[in-house]
Amino acid sequence: MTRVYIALGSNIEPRYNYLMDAILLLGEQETITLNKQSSVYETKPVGYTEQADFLNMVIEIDTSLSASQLLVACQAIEQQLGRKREIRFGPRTVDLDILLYRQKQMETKRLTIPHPRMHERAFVLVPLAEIAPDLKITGFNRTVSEMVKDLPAADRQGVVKWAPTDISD
Ligand code: PH2
Ligand code: MG
Ligand code: MG
Repeated sequence: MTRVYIALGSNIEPRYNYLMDAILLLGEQETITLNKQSSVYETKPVGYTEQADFLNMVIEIDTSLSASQLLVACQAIEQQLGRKREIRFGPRTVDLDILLYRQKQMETKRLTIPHPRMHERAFVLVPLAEIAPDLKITGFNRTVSEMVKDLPAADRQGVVKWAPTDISD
């Protein structure tokens, strides 16, 4: 079994349902055990800014799948939940990004691990620090919580803990 961290993001409603459905679909696979999930955060779009705010979170799983098999499983769930690939970095029902696969480093046409932009993204590091503060990202000699402290304050402020509103309110 391999310890893996996956980042989830959605900025098309119902954002929260897409995240929860993706976690259910991952967790129901025999090859995947869900260990931990972070809180849900509402985050300002990064990269392509003319789009709605995201909900982001990070989960920790153990899996018997290889990194490439896990990518295929994640992409199948994205498809099942209606993901359309249009604008790069643009709006999506659900995005599942493999962040870390044990201490592995790999680069193929389809998949780079660790995720090449994770170390600079507050919407990844803040939820990751909640479930794995002392984890070191392969290739960086610092823990996730140290990396969160080093983020620009403006980036950190764009990531705010979120909770679903009770419809009976
Ligand atoms: N994902 C992107 C591009 N920009 N911004 C936020 N806040 N959250 C995301 O998940 C995100 C993004 C590409 O995958
Ligand atoms: Mg992504
Ligand atoms: Mg992706």
